[in-house]
Amino acid sequence: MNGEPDLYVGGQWRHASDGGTRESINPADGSVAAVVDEATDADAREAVSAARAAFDDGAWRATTAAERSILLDRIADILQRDKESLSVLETRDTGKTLVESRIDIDDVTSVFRYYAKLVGVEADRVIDVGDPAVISRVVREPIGVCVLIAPWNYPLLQMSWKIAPALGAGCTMVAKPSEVTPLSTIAFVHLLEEAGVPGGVVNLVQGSGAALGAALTDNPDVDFISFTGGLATGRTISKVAAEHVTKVAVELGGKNPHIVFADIGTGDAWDASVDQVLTGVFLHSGQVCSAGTRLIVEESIADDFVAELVTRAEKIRMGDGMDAASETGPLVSEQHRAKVEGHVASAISEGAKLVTGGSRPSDATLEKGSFYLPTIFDRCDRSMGIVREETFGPILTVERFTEEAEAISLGNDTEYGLAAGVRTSDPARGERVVRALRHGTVWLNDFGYYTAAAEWGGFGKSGNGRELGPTGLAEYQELKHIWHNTAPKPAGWFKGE
Ligand code: TXE
Repeated sequence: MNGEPDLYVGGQWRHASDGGTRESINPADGSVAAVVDEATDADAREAVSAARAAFDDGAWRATTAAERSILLDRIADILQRDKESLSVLETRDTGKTLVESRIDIDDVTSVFRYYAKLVGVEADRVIDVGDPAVISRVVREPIGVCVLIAPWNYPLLQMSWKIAPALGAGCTMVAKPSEVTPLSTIAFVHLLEEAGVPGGVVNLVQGSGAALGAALTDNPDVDFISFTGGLATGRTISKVAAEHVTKVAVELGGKNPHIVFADIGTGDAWDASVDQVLTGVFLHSGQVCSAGTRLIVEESIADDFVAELVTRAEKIRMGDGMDAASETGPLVSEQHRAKVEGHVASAISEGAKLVTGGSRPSDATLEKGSFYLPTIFDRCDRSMGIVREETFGPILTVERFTEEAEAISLGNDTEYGLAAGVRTSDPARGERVVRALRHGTVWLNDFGYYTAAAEWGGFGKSGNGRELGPTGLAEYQELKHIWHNTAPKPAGWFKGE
């Protein structure tokens, strides 16, 4: 960046073959955070070829799990050493607060630590086939060349959910961060080089998905594509990959319900519920795939609950993420703010009742950034676009219910199925509702937390495949059954008579 080469192909840093660059914009003030090389289609194809050659060469995939485990731990150490500089890059690029970026880098570190442990203890599965002469075992092998495409909301975190298991499994890869937020991934790939990842194992290209998509996904040299982003892109990639029968895992966002029963009562549980509904939707200005954008609240407490949310939403301090006083930053880009504004306009025209926000902040110091006020719509129903479509912004819709079954039906009435929250003081009800919800993660009396050890992914159009946990490693592995007969004898099928 800023004159240094940003593409990493076959272990060499280089500029784009046509000299192309792109400005990465700081959304807090519209300034240029960095100028980054923009790969061409030919550069991306070379990156895939480099990953193919590094895989086929065999040296990397022949490393032992113990060696790769040590490497992952070393990467985790380096991440912690450089936590502050990586966090600053993440904040400049995404607009999120520095506090959030630091948490992200800690989470990235945990992902490497988790897979360092897991690959170190994975064992073959031995099967008793009923013949003592036969040793039958199922072994795990790397799936091959992986294309890793990440979005802009958690740039390094989402990329780490892909790179850590891919390295752990012994794969080679081409990583493509979002063109909107490439900076932390570029810095991180320098760290991988320092940690000793061999040339060709991790390759890096920057650029728009539209320009590089074909080279990365319509390519017979690719064995697996892991994509996180929008539904439309996920569909395109899945279709293109099907032509080559390339395995694809996609995480495509959500429209996540947060269900609140009146039995939460008052006091601490009430306070925690209001706080977590607020945080669940407005953290990172709502640009979170698991954001709790649909509040589904029991009618008898709805007026009080919404009033309390409005009071707290209006106190959220917006500002440059580098400013320690800021509680939330801007939206990632002007373009994205325009999308959010479009959704708000449709909601109003569909009859949703705007109770706070619904505009850019009036504060003149925020004028140059792509800020948008925390916004709440009451009296929404499931027919409205604002309730059905992913806005990916600071927008909360409120739907009301009177019966438990109605709450479940509302919570499941979405084409997505990534995450949901349930708040109740009744453990039996909690268990019933949690089990009835068709979402990949469900929080009971909590919201937003996750761990590297538990699978993450969606039901329905939130995608397929899982990241994190043992399944997040298995995605990068092929299973091979080895049948070894130590005392071979004729099958005796054909008599030769
Ligand atoms: O995503 P895209 P966008 C949702 C959110 C957002 C919407 C669109 O609702 O408003 O998606 O965001 C690369 N072949 N999420 O347009 O385009 C692209 O370069 C290969 C949910 O930014 O899907 C980037 O690296 N790659 C989400 C990545 O795909 C292609 C997080 C994601 O960009 C490509 C972000 C192509 N044809 C947005 N086209 C989540 N699941 O958390 C684009 N890309």
